[in-house]
Amino acid sequence: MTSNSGPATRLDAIIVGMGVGGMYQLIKLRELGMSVQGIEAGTDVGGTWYWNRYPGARFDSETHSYCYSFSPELLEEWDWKELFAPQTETYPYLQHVAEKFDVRRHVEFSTRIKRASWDETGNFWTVEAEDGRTWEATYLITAVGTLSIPVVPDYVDRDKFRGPNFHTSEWPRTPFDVTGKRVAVIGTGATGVQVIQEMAKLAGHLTVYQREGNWCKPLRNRPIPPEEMEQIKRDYPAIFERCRSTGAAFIHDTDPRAFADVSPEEREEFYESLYAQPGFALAMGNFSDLGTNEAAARAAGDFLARKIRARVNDPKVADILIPKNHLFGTKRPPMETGYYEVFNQENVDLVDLKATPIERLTEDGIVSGGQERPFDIIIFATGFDSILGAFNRIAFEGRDSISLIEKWRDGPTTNMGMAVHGFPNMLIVNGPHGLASFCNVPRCLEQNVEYVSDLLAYMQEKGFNRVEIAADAEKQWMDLMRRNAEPMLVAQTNSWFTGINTNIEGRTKRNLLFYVGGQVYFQEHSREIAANGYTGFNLSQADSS
Ligand code: NA7
Repeated sequence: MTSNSGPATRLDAIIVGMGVGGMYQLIKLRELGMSVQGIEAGTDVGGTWYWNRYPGARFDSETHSYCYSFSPELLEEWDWKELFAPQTETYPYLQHVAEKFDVRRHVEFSTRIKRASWDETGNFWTVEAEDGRTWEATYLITAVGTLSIPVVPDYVDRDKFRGPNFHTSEWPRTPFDVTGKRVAVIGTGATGVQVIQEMAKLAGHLTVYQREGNWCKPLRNRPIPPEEMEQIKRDYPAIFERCRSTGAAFIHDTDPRAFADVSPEEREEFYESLYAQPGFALAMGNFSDLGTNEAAARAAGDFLARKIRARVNDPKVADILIPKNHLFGTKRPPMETGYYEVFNQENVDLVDLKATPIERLTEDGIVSGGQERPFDIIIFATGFDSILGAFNRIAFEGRDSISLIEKWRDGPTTNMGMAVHGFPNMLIVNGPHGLASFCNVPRCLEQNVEYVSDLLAYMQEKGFNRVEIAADAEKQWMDLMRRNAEPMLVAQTNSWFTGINTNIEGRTKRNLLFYVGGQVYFQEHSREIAANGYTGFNLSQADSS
């Protein structure tokens, strides 16, 4: 398949990225009888769960709503151990899936793609790896992840520090002991919160560098006893049906009442009941106008602020931990297990970077606010170049040599997050303006993959081999995106959802990167398009040479 020594064998499809979405896409396309090559930068499958192996890494969708649903046999044979599985359970699960469905046989590992170019005459993509190998395929499917490019801020003298220092997604793969060490963690997003909780148990001293607090909610994890797992297996069809019916494919769904429908006393009780539930209950099960009504978001935040004050002994520390720059629900709320109590420990300090910004790194530690603190280890939990990062690292050249980076210079444009005008036969799993990142990810990834697979099956059946989304279909989707975003508080907030990664210099243009109209509408809309012969997707039979 490689063209190092002679002409490449033309494949039906190349899939870039072997995470949760890419693996399933490979399985589905093989079912269609296609010749498929998966390409993966890591040494194994797993994507997010391959890279993010820092202590404390776990998902915070309920396990039984997060796993693949496509194979009854897989559902039957896998026993989950915790309500919110840690990476140490999820990664073996994905390895098991790879084994069971013989995925690895069709994957080139340790391979990064640097270029992908469309040949209009021959109706195929050429994909080139950093090491010069190339592949040709009629279809190119990207499943490159939304949070796959880690970002470490460009601090002055960043390279001077002599001890181990790394981004959370680059946690050492060899045994790495932090016991008794002086550890710094920079960043307090969902990842920072998870890793801080674990470091506080092990480190001799932990210093947390926080720029802004986040609205954290208790995860309420627990083991799943064997008899409950058996019940979950019996309930899987109902669980997935439930997920298909809720706004973001979680088992939690929005309360039908609006904030103003309920008295302040009842609201307090309501918040308490959501706070007592596992996972995303407070964000996903809140009043119907939480996402659009500032008063509703502020009241939920005030409730959480009271919780923070009650749990943190030092009122000044509590005050620093309470977010000031965003409302509850406008950024992804981290899930925690004893996070706030960490700051009551003797061996933990919190540094407020708004008051005392990091000035530079030294050979021995970090200088902030004029004070140098010495460390053995520095952990950067500073987030990712969300969604665009992974696309920007590949030089995609479409029809008439259009560059994707150029086309997306003022923000990405797609149809349903899956197709881009000017890029024929390129289909995207979990793309910008798609569903999957504002969703219980695997649920929406499965739908995305199945949509792509159904489209290609339809094309096979009709004898088509070229698909390009029409310019006006792309424009209509982007208009819908803008209309959907207008009332949403999340669209008015800087975060990785809006492409303003505050860890990346120069990103200033806010652009809500995900579809927020609710997955139920998305499914209806996309099904209707398919039922009408894929309206807007220009399908044709091209000569291929
Ligand atoms: P996030 O949510 O983007 O969080 C990144 C954190 O790093 C956040 O606390 C940032 O502070 C902080 N940060 C970023 N740049 C800096 C600099 N220069 N100095 C200090 N602190 C900085 O990434 P995560 O990895 O935690 O989570 C990503 C997603 O993964 C999450 O939403 C889940 O879906 C899973 P800020 O708040 O911007 O002030």
